[in-house]
Amino acid sequence: MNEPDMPEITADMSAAQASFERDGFVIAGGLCPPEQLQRMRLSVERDLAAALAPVEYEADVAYPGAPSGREAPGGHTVRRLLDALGRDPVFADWACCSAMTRWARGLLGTRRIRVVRAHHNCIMTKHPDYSSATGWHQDIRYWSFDRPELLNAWTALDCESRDNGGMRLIPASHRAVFDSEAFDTDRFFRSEHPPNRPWIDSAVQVDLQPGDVLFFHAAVLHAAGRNLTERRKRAVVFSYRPESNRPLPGTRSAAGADLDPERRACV
Ligand SMILES: O=C(O)CCC(=O)C(=O)O
Repeated sequence: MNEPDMPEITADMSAAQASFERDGFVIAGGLCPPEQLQRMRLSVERDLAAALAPVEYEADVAYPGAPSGREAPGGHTVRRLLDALGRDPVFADWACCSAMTRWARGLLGTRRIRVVRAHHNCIMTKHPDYSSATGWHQDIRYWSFDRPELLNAWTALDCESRDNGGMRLIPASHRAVFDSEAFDTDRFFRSEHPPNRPWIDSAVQVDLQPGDVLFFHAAVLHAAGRNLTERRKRAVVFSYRPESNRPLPGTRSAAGADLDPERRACV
């Protein structure tokens, strides 16, 4: 029998847990039903058309390929629609639904989870003309919690592949210990550092279909290129933590009360 705090573990979840433990990521194919996908797409399109705040522009991230400033051509290309949980209940519906939380609970190994408000909690977009590339990094580089036990859930609203800037991940990098030269001053994983090369050479491109959810550990190294197609790419991204893995007081990670998906309340 499961402990009260332990999630129910079915055979499919047990296999997913094993992949996640080994590689640091796993894909739940077709997890998001078409009606829910369509509701989220409509909301994203409405907010993109109005550039409804809070948003982050490509020009703000200043990654390779980004416009040089908000006044430059393409300077108002949205990179992220921020605060998904606050902008439309359709996103909290998805973050808190039983399909998503069953996976989050299974991969985190506890029934008691929270949806993190301070990190991700956004819609990532990549537009054809002015998209930028993201270098190799671990999401936890600027996150502050008791433990590095954090799970990202990336729901594809469109097909994702190398052509449109889909994700590449480095299997098993979430468990690696890297030397002191491995990261640059912005904490990107340095491709010119010889010991990093075998890691980067082992990266895998993740192709996603609309409705697929890529779950990945917040310490797994990942990167993504520019969108070289003529169509926009959109993904809804949330992070989950065990209730017991608390943000450190006074840090950015503690900036907002996290969401209890059971009660749909902030705690
Ligand atoms: O879509 C991308 O370029 C990657 C985004 C990403 O890895 C991040 O925001 O942490």
